[in-house]
Amino acid sequence: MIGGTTGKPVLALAVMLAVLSTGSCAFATGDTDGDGLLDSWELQFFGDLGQEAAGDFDADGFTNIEEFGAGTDPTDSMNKPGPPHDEIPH
Ligand SMILES: [Ca+2]
Ligand SMILES: [Ca+2]
Ligand SMILES: [Ca+2]
Repeated sequence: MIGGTTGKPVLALAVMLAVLSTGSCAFATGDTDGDGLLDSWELQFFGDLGQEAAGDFDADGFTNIEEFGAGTDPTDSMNKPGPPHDEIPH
């Protein structure tokens, strides 16, 4: 006869903690796909993590990582880093 101890879900708890800690590791950096762009920034402008740092989504001549650094809109070709070129008053 077996008596006394009742089984405790220790193993299940350990597995849960392992999964949680693995997931939160990527969250801590804020860049789960490792492309150098903050995930929250990618989601804000693109809605997903499909864009790459060297990409130029709006074709304004500045890469996504440059627009990320400058704080400009990577989906708006009129919104880009640096001074506007060819705007010398006559
Ligand atoms: Ca990213
Ligand atoms: Ca761009
Ligand atoms: Ca832009």
